[in-house]
Amino acid sequence: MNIHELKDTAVRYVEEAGIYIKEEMKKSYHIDTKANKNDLVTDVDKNVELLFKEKIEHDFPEHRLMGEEGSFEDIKDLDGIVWILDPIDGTMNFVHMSTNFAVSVGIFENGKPLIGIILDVMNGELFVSLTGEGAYLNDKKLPLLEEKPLDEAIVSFNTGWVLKDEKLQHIVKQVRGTRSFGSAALELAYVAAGRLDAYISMNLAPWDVAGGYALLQEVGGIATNYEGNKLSFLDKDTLFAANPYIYREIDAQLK
Ligand code: 2AM
Ligand code: CA
Ligand code: CA
Ligand code: CA
Repeated sequence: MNIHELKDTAVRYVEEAGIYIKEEMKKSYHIDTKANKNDLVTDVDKNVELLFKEKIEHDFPEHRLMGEEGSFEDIKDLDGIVWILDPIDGTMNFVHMSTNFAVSVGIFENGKPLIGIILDVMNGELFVSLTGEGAYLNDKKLPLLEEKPLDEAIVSFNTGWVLKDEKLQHIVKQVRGTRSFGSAALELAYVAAGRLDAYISMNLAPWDVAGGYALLQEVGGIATNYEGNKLSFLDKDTLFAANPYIYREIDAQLK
């Protein structure tokens, strides 16, 4: 199978996941907690991951899956083709708001992003990228990110992080506005689409970032950890993703 067929198949899986999620929202689903009482997971998250697992095992037996809800445990390297999946990114939004959550997939080949797919399920926005061929929002090509000054930038982060970090407080005072959407995947997609100019988080897993990282590569965006180091996509890390001009402006102040 060539990469265009792989992309089309992966997009179909994601769209089928979106349809499944909307159907499950009409019923009652079970809500559980993970690491703490605010760390939510539902049966829908788990079932979406199982749908991907079954389809990938059937259609691509040589590919591997790294998913948030259990199918990450065997993945210790990124050799070959690995699907990095967040079945629902923004589960708290899913449970509390019934909107502003996404299905996120990054397909990596030997550690490098090949395909990125992020579906905003309720708003019907589908972000798709293929390495070397650009990134698209619902079939419209996203342009390369343009130069802009920091005082015209909109940056996104969880307000909890800002309370703890004086350098971030200083950034807040210089930018045009701040936002927080509660879905790392959507926030990265918005940076790729130029709706946000930077997104910073202090604790994200590979599945939060993989799809958005692939999208950003195609529009000239930059994504590293908070210290400016390369992301491994094997462990949790901080994240600093931005328009390249805004990245440099903020990075200079974080040092
Ligand atoms: P989730 O909804 O898939 O858990 C919320 O600010 C963002 O951070 C979401 O993308 C959310 O993903 C992610 N997130 C929530 N709890 C997290 C945790 N304990 N570790 C890493 N990422 C987390
Ligand atoms: Ca989670
Ligand atoms: Ca997530
Ligand atoms: Ca999730």
